[in-house]
Amino acid sequence: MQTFFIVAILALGFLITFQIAKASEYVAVLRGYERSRKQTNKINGFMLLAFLIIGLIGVYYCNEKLKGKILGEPASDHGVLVDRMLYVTLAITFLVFIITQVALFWFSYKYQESDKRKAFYFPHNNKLELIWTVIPAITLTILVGFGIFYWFKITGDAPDDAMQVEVVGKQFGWEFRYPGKDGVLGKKYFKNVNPAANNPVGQIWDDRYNHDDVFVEQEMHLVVNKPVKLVIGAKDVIHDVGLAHFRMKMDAVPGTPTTMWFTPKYTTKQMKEKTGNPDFVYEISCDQMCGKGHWSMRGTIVVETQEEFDAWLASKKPQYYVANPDKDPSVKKDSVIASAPVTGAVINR
Ligand SMILES: [Cu+2]
Repeated sequence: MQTFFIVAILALGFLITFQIAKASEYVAVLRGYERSRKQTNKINGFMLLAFLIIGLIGVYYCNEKLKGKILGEPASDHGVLVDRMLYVTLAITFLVFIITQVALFWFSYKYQESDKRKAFYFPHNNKLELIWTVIPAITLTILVGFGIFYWFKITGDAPDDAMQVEVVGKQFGWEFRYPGKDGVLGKKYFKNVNPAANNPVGQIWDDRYNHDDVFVEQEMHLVVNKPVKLVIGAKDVIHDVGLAHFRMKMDAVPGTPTTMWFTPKYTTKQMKEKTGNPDFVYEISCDQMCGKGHWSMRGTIVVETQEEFDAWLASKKPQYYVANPDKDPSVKKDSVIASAPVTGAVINR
C-alpha cells in the first residue's frame, strides 16, 4: 500500500511539473521570449543552489543514519587493513566530491546570465589540464598500489602455523573439509564425487592423507587468533565465498582452486558481547549469482578457542570411516558386513 502511494505521488508530481512547464510556455509567448528566458535562468540558478544544499544535507543525513549499522568492527587482521583502505579511499573521494560539487553548483548559480557581465572566452589551458590529470593519476596509483599490496598479502602464502580448511561451493550450499591430525588435505578427483556413497567432495580413498580428513556441511569452525588458509573450489558453477564480518571474499571456481588466508580476531562469544547481540553469528554467504537457490547459500562460522575447536573436531568421524565403515576400528565387524558399501555403488538407507 505504501509503495502504491509513493508511486502515485511521484506520478502526480510529474504530471504537475509537466502542466506547469506547459503553462509557462504559453506565458512566455504572451510576455515576450527574452524576459521569460531571463526569469527561467534566475529560477534555475536558485534551484541549482538549493539542490546543492539539500543534496549535501541528504549525504550527511544518510551517513548519520547508517553509521556503524552495517557491519561493525572487522573481525580479522586483514579486515582491519581492508577497512583502512576503504576509509582512506572514502576520505579522498569525499574531499573531491565536496570540492567538485560545490564548484559545479555554486558557479552555475553565481555566474548565471547577467546584463552587467560579459562571458569570458576560455577554451583551453595546458597547465590546468596537466594539474587535473597528474594529481588524480598519482592519487589513484597510490590507492591501487596499496590494494595490490594487500591483495598479494591476502592471497599469498599463509604463515606456517596456519590451519587449512577446504571450502567447496555447490548449488546450493557449502561443504568444508578439515585435514585432520596430519594437517594435509588428501587428494580428490571430481569423478569420485558421489554423495550417495558418502564421498561428497570426491576424495581418493587410496590416498592415506584422506584417512583422517573430516567433512562437514554448512558450518565452518575456526580458531581465534590462529591464521586459517581457505582452499576454495566449486562443484558446479562459479560461487563466491563471502565473509563479510572478516571483510574477505574470493571466487569459488570449478576446476581452479583459489586460496586466501586471514586470522579471526574474536570468538563468536566475544562478538556477541561486542555487538550487544546475543544472536550474533559469523556468516558465509555466496557473493556470486549462481542460480535460483543462490539466496539460500547462507552458512555459519563458529570462531572458538583451540580447546573448543579440538573437542569439536574430535567429535567428528573422519569421512573415510563414514564411507568405508568396514575400515573403521570403532565399528564391530559383524554389523559391518550387513551395511558395508561397495565403492561406487549407491547405498539405500
Ligand atoms: Cu553460490
